[in-house]
Amino acid sequence: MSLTNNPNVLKWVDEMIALCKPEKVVWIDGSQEQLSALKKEAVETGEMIELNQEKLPGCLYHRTNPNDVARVEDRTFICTRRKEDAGPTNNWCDPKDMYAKLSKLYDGAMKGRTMYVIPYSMGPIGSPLAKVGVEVTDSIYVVLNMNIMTRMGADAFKNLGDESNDFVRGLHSKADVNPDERYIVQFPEDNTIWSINSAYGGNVLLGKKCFALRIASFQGKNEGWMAEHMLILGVKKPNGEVKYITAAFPSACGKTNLAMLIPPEGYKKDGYEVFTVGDDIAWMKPGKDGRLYAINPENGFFGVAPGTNSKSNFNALESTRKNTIFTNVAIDNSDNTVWWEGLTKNPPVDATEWKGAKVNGVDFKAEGGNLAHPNSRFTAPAENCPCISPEFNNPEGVPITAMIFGGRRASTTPLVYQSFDWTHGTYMGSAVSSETTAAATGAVGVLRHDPMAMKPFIGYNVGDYWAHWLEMGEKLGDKAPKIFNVNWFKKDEEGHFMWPGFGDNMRVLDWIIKRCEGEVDAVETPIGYLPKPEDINIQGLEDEVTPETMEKLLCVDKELWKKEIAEMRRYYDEDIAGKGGNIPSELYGVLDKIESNLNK
Ligand code: GTP
Ligand code: SPV
Ligand code: MN
Repeated sequence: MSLTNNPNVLKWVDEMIALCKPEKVVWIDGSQEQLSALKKEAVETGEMIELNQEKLPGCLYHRTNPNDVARVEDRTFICTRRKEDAGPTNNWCDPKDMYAKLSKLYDGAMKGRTMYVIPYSMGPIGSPLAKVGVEVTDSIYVVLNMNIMTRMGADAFKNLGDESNDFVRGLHSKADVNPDERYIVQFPEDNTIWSINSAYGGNVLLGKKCFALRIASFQGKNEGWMAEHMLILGVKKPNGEVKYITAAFPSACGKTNLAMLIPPEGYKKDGYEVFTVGDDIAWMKPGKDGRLYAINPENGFFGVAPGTNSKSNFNALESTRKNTIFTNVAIDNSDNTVWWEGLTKNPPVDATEWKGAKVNGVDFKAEGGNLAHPNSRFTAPAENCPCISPEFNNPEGVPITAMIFGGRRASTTPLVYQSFDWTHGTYMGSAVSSETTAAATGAVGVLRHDPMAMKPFIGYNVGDYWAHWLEMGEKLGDKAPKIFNVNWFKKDEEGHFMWPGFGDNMRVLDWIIKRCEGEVDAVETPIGYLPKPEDINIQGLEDEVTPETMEKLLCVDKELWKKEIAEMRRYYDEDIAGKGGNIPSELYGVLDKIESNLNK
């Protein structure tokens, strides 16, 4: 039964069937019966492992091929008719050629398998900001993850209606999981995504990065809204007011952690609370009152497991205690539960490491092994999160007061500073650079430019994307959110993080909110407004963050910043403008101004 009469959907699904030649086609209605049957089948075939159902009810485990554990940026393409529309940050290929090449790979790729047709909504069903997608896949793992990450099932088709053609077509086949023929391809002009030869989340849960960022950023430019790699959180103040903040950090740089932070004792006592609206992606559009409103298009968290524990992120850990899928973590065989680096101090003795080998966990660690893959993940329903916002399902979204950029920077970038204005804030976003992490394949710990934490996700020319940011700022005028930059990762001479981070990041949010409300002054420096050291509340942290440490955290080292600016100019000139990116002159204006400030 096909769940819809929409001829555009039916025609496209027929084409995909003709191409992939599955043995059977199953339309996913989202019912409990259907999901239970799929879980049972996946456990029977060994695709998923059932975990301890008393300690982790509804939880399943999955292991991907060791060659397939992260996003593959070098095999990710934006295929627009004109190469210049994909721009200098994307791999490009002519859509005609790419369709032809991939059609050969998909031809018969689902022989002997079932094709699942998944209707889903990104955003609350019925929200004016929501959009519909359909993903066809030969993986039950994908179906079960999409059930957590999106609003999946027949209701999504109801929202699309019987005639609309406005849905994103996603084709996924794990095929042979052959890394040499792995492709993650977006065709923004056709609302189409083709992904093949992978089964790792970021490459195959097509609603997430492929749709909600790469395709949606392109749609947002054409339709006057923004799709960003941003968490959304609400800070409830003692007077009951809630201020909403978004923050863009590159992959594995702290979005999930900040989104779910637990305020320090002193703040709790004063009545502060933090609510999570989203931990990875924000879709934002000006509302009727002229302010910028954000929804989280997702319905769950695909979070980094290592490092998550009851102290670092209690709310994330709680979110994973039921109906969660764990991927590439370790199994504690003593009670069939999960373990990862940083969960507890001592690894389980009787463990199965992420590749599937039974090991003595203590010896294995002593020899320097990772029991869980550094990019192992949990897929947890948002409704499990103890601090989920009451506005999570609000179709209109939440009004944004401040936006934050950040990254992993061992030096140079201070703990926090504010942009002079929206244009400077856009520049700040364009200047994000961060040490690479295990979330994508390739070397870890290398400093690279990652504008707006969107380098792997901008679905068109980065120069036009920056111009779109400036246009949005103009449209929002004095109602635009204020823009800040943070760095939780500054290190001292011995290589230790100077800022305690996690819950204590509340202290920085506090300053940011006070700045937005005009309640606190700042120091004007060549690079932006910095806090006066006494305006960052360190009550209860005095031993850890001494006045000398705070001074280092808030220092603007002119010589380092001159180098930073020189590198930015090189980046703009060579990597962007020199390779077909049309940089708005306003951004060069900011660069000139900061440079001259530094030389004064
Ligand atoms: P993606 O899901 O890949 O987009 O990642 P993310 O941005 O949500 O990152 P996440 O919150 O999962 O954090 C990734 C890593 O950063 C974890 O190992 C955390 O322990 C670490 N981390 C997060 N916040 C802080 C912080 O404030 N200070 C320090 N030192 N580490 C942090
Ligand atoms: C990221 O890498 O930014 C993630 C995980 O959030 S993935 O879904 O793999 O993109
Ligand atoms: Mn992410």
